[in-house]
This record gives sequence, C-alpha cells and structure tokens, in this order.
Amino acid sequence: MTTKPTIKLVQGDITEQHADAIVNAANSSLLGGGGVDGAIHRKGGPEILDACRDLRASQYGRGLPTGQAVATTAGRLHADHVIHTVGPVWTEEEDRSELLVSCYRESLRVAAELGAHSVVFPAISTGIYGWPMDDGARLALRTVHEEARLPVAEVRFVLFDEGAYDCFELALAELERPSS
Ligand code: AR6
Repeated sequence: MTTKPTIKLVQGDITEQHADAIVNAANSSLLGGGGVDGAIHRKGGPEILDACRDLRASQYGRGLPTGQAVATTAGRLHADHVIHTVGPVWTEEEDRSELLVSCYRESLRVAAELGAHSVVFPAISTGIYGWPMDDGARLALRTVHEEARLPVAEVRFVLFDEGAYDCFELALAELERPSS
C-alpha cells in the first residue's frame, strides 16, 4: 500500500510559511527575479543568493534547466531548505505540460532526498510565466497526488489570491471525488 501525503491549501504569502522545505518558482539563472522568487530572496536574505551563486559556479554553470529542481539553504525563512525549480513559460504554440509536471515531481524527489516531511509549493508558472491557473492547479495536484512518497507526508499549496485558491479547491475536489 502506498501512503499518500496530506494535501492542504492555504491562501497567503509563501514566505510566511513554516515547513521543512519551501519550493521557489525560480528562473534558470537562479539569481533571483520577481514574484515568489523575489519574495523568497528578500525575506530569506543573502545566504540563499550566495548558495545559488555557488551552484552556478559548480554543477549549474549554464543555469538550472526548465523542469529540474535543486536545493539550497532557506536562510532566514522558517524552513530548512528552499528547493528552486524552473517552470515553463506558457505558450499556445506548444504543450509544455510535461515540464510543469516535472517541476513538481523533481521538487518532491529532492524533498524526499533531504528527508523533508512537509513541503510548501507555490502555483508554479502561473504568474509571470503566464500558465492558466485552472490548468496549473490540475497538473500540480494530480502530480503531487501521484508522485509524493514518504518521508514527504504533507504538501501545502500556498495560493496568493482568492482566485488561485478557488481554482486549487475545485481541482482538489475533482481529484478526491471517487470515480464511479
Ligand atoms: N506567496 C505565494 N504566492 C505568490 C507570491 C508569494 N509571496 N508571490 C507571487 N505568488 P511567479 P512564475 C504567486 O510569477 O509564473 C520570477 O521573476 C503568483 O500570483 O512568482 O513561475 C522568476 O525569477 C502566481 O500565482 O512565478 C521567474 O523569472 C504564482 O505565485 C518567473 O518569475 C507564481 O508566480 C517565474 O514565473
């Protein structure tokens, strides 16, 4: 029998959360940006950026590829680790869903390697990268439901506004509805 994690939804600012690992919607440079990324670096302090610079100077000289994930310290955040992942930019020209699924899957894999019990995610790619929230919510929840394994026992999605929260609530209800 596989143990599924508890999935929770919260409306708020991800940088206020207490967890073993907080996932950052980063970009390939790993050197900061706007949205969640900017907020995490501002609140977490320079230790996170130093760790990102070290990663760029070692195994990620060309940056972190889209769909992959890597961990650093969480600096002053209420967490042990920040897991940086790079979501795909939304386009109508091409289906990039697998890359978004990969962000969640790889972040969970890294979290499990770190021994994290609780992991907090933002709605990756749904801000500056333009992914439609309803589709982003469905992909996020389905992937976490299918992929999360112990030691990850709790996955929390932190949604910035009411519209995002409502999309996730609907997608979670669909996921948990017993199939007839
Ligand atoms: N807490 C929780 N959610 C937030 C917060 C916050 N503090 N701030 C924004 N969101 P985004 P992306 C929501 O743009 O689309 C950066 O410049 C936001 O409303 O942070 O993956 C990076 O460096 C949206 O629903 O990430 C990249 O260049 C979701 O978090 C690029 O943006 C993701 O929005 C990544 O774009």
